[in-house]
Amino acid sequence: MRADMIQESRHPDASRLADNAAWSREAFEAQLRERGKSYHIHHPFNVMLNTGKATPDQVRGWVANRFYYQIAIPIKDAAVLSNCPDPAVRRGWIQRILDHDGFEIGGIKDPGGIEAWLRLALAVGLTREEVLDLRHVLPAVRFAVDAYVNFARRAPWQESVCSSLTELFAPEIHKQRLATWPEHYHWIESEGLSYFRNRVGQARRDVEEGLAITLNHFTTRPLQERALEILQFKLDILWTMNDAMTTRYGVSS
Ligand code: AHQ
Repeated sequence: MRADMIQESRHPDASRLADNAAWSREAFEAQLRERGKSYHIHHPFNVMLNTGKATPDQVRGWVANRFYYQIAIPIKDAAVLSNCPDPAVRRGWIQRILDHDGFEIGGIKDPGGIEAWLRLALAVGLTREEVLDLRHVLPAVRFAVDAYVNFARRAPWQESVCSSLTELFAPEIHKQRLATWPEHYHWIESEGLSYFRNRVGQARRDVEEGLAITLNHFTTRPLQERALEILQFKLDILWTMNDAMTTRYGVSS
């Protein structure tokens, strides 16, 4: 009888136990990072944008639709805060709302990321009014973004933290825009890209916090599998937004 069959016969649950054993922190993090293959940096609409093949209308459509995602982020983060009983976690997490909504504290003023996104909108030829009134937001974009906010409202706060880990892959996409848009889209004022400049460092800081919480909370194999499921749900939200924009604005490869 082969050795592995003996192993199975002596400990019938041995292989199943092995299958259900929790991954180490390193192996679990590697599993999370491996999902980067589904990140929207690989979506044809994003590839078109970042290889300079987008028309001004496609760029404007993307900026106006992504604005709906941007204004949802602080609402989502407020939902995480409202579900989280740990003051130490809330103290860290609240920074995300300030990053987007801006702040004026002790004489320090920061207009925030949503204001920076409106500057991007002006730089690509949109008006503040047509972005703020959400007239360009596509039904499937609204649906996907609302699914993210509603998930954060009702899920355990640790699951919402886990869902933000698509940002594991975000520094690369922001750096890619900063490296390629000035070269391909001379018509976009450089100042309009300040959102992406700010986001590289903020995303790194966000991920450090979110990954630590995720690795500390999802510690059994079933919980770790759940974390991967949650990350895939959020990856699908980002992917779906690009699908909707592709349908509306077209895509060229
Ligand atoms: O600008 C982005 C941002 O502020 C956030 C917050 C974070 C979250 O809490 O889910 N995710 C995220 C993302 C931003 N920009 C996206 C992009 O492609 O510009 C990437 C997106 C993410 O990776 O989830």
